Amino acid sequence: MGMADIAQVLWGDFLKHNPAHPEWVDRDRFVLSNGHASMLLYSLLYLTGYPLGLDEIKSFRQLGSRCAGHPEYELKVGIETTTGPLGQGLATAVGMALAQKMLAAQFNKPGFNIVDHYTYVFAGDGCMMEGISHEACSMAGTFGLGKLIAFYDDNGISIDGKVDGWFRDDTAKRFEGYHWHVIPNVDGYNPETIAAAIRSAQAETSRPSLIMCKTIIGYGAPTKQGTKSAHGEALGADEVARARKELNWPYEPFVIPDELAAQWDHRKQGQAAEQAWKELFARYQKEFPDLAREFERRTARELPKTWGEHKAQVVEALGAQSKPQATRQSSQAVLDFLAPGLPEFFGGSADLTPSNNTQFKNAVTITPESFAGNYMHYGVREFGMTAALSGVAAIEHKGPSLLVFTRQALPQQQRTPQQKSDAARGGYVLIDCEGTAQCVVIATGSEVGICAEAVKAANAAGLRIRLVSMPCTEVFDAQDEAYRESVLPKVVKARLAVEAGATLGWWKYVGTDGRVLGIDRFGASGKAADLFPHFGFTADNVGRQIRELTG
Ligand SMILES: Cc1ncc(C[n+]2csc(CCOP(=O)(O)OP(=O)(O)O)c2C)c(N)n1
Ligand SMILES: [Mg+2]
Repeated sequence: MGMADIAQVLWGDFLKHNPAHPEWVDRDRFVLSNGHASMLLYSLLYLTGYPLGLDEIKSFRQLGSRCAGHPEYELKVGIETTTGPLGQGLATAVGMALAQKMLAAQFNKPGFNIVDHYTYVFAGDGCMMEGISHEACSMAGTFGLGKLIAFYDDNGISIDGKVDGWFRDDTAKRFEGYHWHVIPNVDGYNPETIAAAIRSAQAETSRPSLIMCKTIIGYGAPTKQGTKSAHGEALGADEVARARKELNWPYEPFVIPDELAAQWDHRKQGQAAEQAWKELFARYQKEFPDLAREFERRTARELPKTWGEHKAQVVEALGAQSKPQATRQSSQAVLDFLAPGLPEFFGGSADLTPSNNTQFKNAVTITPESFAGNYMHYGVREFGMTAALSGVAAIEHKGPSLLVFTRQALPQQQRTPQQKSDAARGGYVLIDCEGTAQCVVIATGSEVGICAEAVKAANAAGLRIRLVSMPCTEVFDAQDEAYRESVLPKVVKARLAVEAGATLGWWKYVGTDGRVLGIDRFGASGKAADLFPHFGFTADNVGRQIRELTG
């Protein structure tokens, strides 16, 4: 209720979107960072014509309703990103604005702004208090994300009550310090002032804008507005009835008068807006056919035609490497190979470029002055970086993956073509024995070399031991039963997982008869060559554990 008037101005007069095609690439993005106000978003989607039924709104927060307590991206009804953890939506929106600016730098041409959308975000006191807002907003200001427009729901209330007791920041000064364009003291119930603020924010192209809206939580509820109880408690029948009077809303629950419904319905304008963009794009195709093809390929989420061949070459070339190597260097070599075959490749580091080995050959650094690049220095802002990246990735609609590398050199494992392709199944047999194994050893990454040595020695001594390399348990778990059984046969109960880290997560593979050699305490500093023996990660110790399990 508190932000409804602002939403009405934004969605009614400014937001560029097509309810019939929520994925139109050049739509404006809208993020509700104060995700607990999800009903506001569902109402807007419903009223403007997205395929969301009134019955779903009626079953708000019930099992099976798409109108969940917090907006969920997977529902595919125009919710741009899942929100709820406060501050996270704001940071994700920063990523969306970043992606917009990068794509614009790569594809726009004079007279052809084919990537030209805004990212709007609603954020509350909670978002402002959360630390992530600092990282993300400092980054947005530094990189001058001019098409990012945030609305601060400045209502002075959070769950515990009046925020004055725990939040006294001068938010305007704070954001000015981040180099944002700040529009203070906007009356959240005056449509003209709100519209003027949005126009002023749009006119500012070199800085993100913060529109600070003075609002009242639960606006219109006569006794509860402005109090903490308006945050989470149901208003109750009596208060709702009185609010209807207060707001001059004479209709029955869930009844929208035809005239108002027609005013809200955005399907026609949305279709027209997308059509206008399509016409612009058709002219762009004539003028810049290569760029247009590239844009279409990326937005269709297709890999380049040469990708398969290019990738095969990478595997071949890097497989020939025989000297021990830190896997972060192997990663660098992979990046160097991949980048030239993938124009959309984008990388960066939170101030650990030389340690992460992330700066691939011919990477072009993005700076606040030049966005035509593919490498970001995020500064020391890991949390902001990861949240922003989920906004960048939302453009491509892909889930995240995490690859973890070592600084110490590791021996290269020789693998057959079959093993190389099975590696893509998350786990595979790296060393096998004759007949049924007496024991299966499972390892991943830096532990594989040690285990390979131990398993070879045990097999040479007459035992039957299998070594499974498990680079990704999630991918392995997603394989069919037959494949998983072929790697980890149920009859083999003697199992040993080796992990130079927490044992949690491995027990489901080794079972109660198995063991995990791991580190369930804080680590220590030193050279890998000293630390591994200190914690028992040696071929000798692995061999001993195998003998105990099989003996
Ligand atoms: C990271 C995080 N911590 C805590 C919460 C729980 N929580 C939900 S809403 C809220 C208060 C938010 O206050 P504000 O943003 O001012 O929202 P308002 O009450 O004004 O709508 C809290 C603490 C959360 N959703 N996310
Ligand atoms: Mg608040």
